[in-house]
Amino acid sequence: MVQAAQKTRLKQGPEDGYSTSSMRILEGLEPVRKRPGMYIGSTGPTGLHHLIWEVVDNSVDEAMAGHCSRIDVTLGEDGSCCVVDDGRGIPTDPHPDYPDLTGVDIALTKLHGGGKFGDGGYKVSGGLHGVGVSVVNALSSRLIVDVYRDGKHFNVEYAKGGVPQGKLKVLGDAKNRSGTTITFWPDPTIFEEIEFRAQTVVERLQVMAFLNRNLEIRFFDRRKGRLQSETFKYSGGISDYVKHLNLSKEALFKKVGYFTQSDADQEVEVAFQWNTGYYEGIHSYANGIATTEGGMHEEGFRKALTNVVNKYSRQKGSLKEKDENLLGEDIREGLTAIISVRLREPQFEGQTKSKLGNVSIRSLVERATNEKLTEWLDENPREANQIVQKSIQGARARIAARQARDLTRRKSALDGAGLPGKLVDCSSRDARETELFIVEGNSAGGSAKDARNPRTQAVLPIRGKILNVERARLDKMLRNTEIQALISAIGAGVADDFDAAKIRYHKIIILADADVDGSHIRTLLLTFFYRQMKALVENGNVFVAQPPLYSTLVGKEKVYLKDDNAKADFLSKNPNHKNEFQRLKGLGEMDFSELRDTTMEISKRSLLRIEVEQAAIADEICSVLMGDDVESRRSFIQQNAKDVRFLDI
Ligand code: 0RA
Repeated sequence: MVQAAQKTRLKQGPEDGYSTSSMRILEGLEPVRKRPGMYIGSTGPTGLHHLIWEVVDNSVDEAMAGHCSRIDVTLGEDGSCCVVDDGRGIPTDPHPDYPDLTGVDIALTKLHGGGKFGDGGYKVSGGLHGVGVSVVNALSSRLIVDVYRDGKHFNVEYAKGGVPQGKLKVLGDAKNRSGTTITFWPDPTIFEEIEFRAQTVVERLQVMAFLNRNLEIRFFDRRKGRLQSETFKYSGGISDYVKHLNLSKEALFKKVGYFTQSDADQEVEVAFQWNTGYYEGIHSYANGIATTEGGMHEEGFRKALTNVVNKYSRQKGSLKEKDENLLGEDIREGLTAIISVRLREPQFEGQTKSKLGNVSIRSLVERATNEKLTEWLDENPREANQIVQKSIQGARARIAARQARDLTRRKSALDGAGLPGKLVDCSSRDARETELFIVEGNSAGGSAKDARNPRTQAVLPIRGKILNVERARLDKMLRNTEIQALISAIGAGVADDFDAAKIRYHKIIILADADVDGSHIRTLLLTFFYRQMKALVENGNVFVAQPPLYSTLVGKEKVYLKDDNAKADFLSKNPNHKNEFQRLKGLGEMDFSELRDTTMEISKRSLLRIEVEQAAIADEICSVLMGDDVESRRSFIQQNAKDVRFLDI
């Protein structure tokens, strides 16, 4: 841990160097309510969940400073979220520079940019979400703070976006207890939706527990009909994370490698293990925040990894003088690794602000990996040899795949010039307005062809099951005709050659039945896109069509209802509705007009955009669903049967 930085926190009393100069200018909360997106990214589900992350991040900061060992997160029946920690508690006495305000007042009602409470405050705090709990207050219709500190229980309540409902008061004694409890109700006038999604919260809490060794995080869902609780505590930290990610795969060897190194004000921790698969699973974090776009820490690691393994291979004679160096990608096949760095003032860049830009961390990670990974290989010769042999195989497969690709390309199947025969293309060439429907089965393909708008909508029927790409290498994949058709229809290449700028349709829409076969096809296609056209998924170009479940007649007009919720909603708005509800058939049985009205017509249909919030989790789900481990697939499907979601849709 970066001890030096963390110890210099806000201290109490006038003599502690807590001077006006170290304070940032304090601002009220109006700007947050005016432009919520600036602070939490959006007012959709992602922004809503940011409220929880923000509060939990504050508690995690306490844990990182060594003052907190447990955090409880509870979703209440009344729509609240309550976060309890056993840290030191937010300071309750008046602030030296603002005698009218207590520490709690400042934390909850003032915006303080950057480090919490100015320069003396927490340096190493969750940058992106480190906007402060005051932002949560500003976006809540009600918020209650309970602080246990100095033997007393303090309490204060706010409403309507941070308006205090009285002063901080002492409610009683708190012997043998310290900490902070924040309970909040997201403001329904700000957020599009105020219902938290348990799975999103659970996944995130689990990652936080992995990243903070020995921190116990408990989750309780007390909402009606979904009672659930989970406890996460990992004595192995990120090594346990790597083990967990490889659980559904076959590990190449039992050991999980681990090293850490720090300098004056930054620190890196790396855990790694290879599996027998072919995908690279490097996941990185900066101050506990996922850096899905990578950045300097990943760069440093990759460079040093390639260097170290090549050096080792030559030193041991596995690579001869005449042999070419192994490429990074050869070495990273089947590698699962977690890189976690902590640093002052992380710079988050990139399209989704999830790329770490601090140059100084690159040299630390590179140096650490060069030194410590070399040591690890020397100390673990058996594993080292397995890594080297696997990398050499990777290099051979790369060359074979390149040859296969060249061959297919020569046949002009992949370059867009020769479009697949069964593609029913649209006439518009403006990709921004065009859509490709990938339809399971020939009969559904026929209806889709009739139901489409021929100007902007193209249809590609896919027959039967496409190849399971999780278990096949690229060269084998490229020999599969369904995969070839997909690649050439989309027209932007595949794998490393994939160029998102060349896609022929901005919306790629999967149209498959709601039954078991349909969901299998859907999963296969999503896995293929996630693995081989990742940018497509990351850029939000992939969708799943959601044909409605019900229809009913209102007068002469047929009304379609998406699901049970929509049906209940409809009934509450139309209490006198007496007509029956029809449960809709599968895609294959719909005639073209039904298919058009429910699934294809832009003004009526509903699509589900596939998003990848937690790449590590998506990766895991891909492997669990598509990998070799039948048992973990079964249990995953059983656990998630009620909530069939994929890649955190
Ligand atoms: C400011 C200063 C100190 C702790 C905190 C804030 C703090 C905030 C939150 C929010 C949720 N849980 C929290 N726990 C602590 C340091 C106090 C000291 O030096 O004693």
